Amino acid sequence: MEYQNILIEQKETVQYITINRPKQLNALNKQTIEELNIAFTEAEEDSNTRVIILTGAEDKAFVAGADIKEFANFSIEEGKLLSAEGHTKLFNFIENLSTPVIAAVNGFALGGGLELAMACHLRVASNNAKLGLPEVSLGVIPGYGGTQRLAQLVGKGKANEMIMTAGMISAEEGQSWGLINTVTTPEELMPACEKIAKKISRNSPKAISSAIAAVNAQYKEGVDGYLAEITEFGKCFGTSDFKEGTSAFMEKRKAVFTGE
Ligand code: DAK
Repeated sequence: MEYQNILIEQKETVQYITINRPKQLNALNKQTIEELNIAFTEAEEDSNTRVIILTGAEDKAFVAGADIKEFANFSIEEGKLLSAEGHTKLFNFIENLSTPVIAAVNGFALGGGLELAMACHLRVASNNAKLGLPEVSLGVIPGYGGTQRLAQLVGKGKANEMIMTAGMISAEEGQSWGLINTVTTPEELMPACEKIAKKISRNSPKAISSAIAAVNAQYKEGVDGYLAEITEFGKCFGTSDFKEGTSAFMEKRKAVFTGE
């Protein structure tokens, strides 16, 4: 597939997806959301891809938000529709992928950009990153899951502060809040993501997929997370990965997981 707004690169088991609209600081427009949906779907279907790293082109921005020029004239109905579509096609979609996604936050992550990073499973940020949800300064609220995911990650008090002030915080502050996993220099950002990706790639894709489903279950309305864990735990016993993992341990060798 020919993409206009994103770049795809594969290195061994890691797929790199780069949002490539640097002149607009990688702002998310409708077309980019569509393209990301296709790219993530294809990466998920590719058994060779064990980890996805999502980043923004050049060194100024991860994503500086939803494309303000695109949504400036939306009506109430259009706003609701676009928000629901965004949840389904991108934000909830990423969160519920079986393949882990690491956000490599390489600059501004604002509004929809921070919401995108928060939908990923892990966030590594360079020390020039600035994080914020400035929506209320534009007369809207975060509409791609930000009110929910930020409160889950940092607690209600900090989430309220960030949303109501529309202010930006540094990567280091983000880390102390629990929003960012690791902070690096800009040069070390990709190597740090790759180091994590390499560690993840050695483990059972089936077990990782079950772990994602079990962790996410806690945040789903009407779902008992403990029950989901029991179900996912049980499922692992029917996988070849489980047989390989336990056999390899007993045979004192490294496991080679196929993800089956
Ligand atoms: N959208 C469109 N263009 C953007 C953009 C954005 N979010 N952010 C930056 N740009 C463009 C600028 O317009 C400028 O383009 P030209 O004027 O050169 O054509 C170019 O990127 C470079 O930006 P600046 O010249 O402003 O660069 P500075 O270094 O001076 O400032 C900045 C960097 C990141 C502080 C500044 O660009 C900025 O404040 N950007 C806007 C940040 C922001 O407010 N983001 C939006 C948050 S609200 C929805 C669901 C969700 C949302 C909306 C709707 N529906 C379902 C309908 C979510 C909304 C948000 O994300």
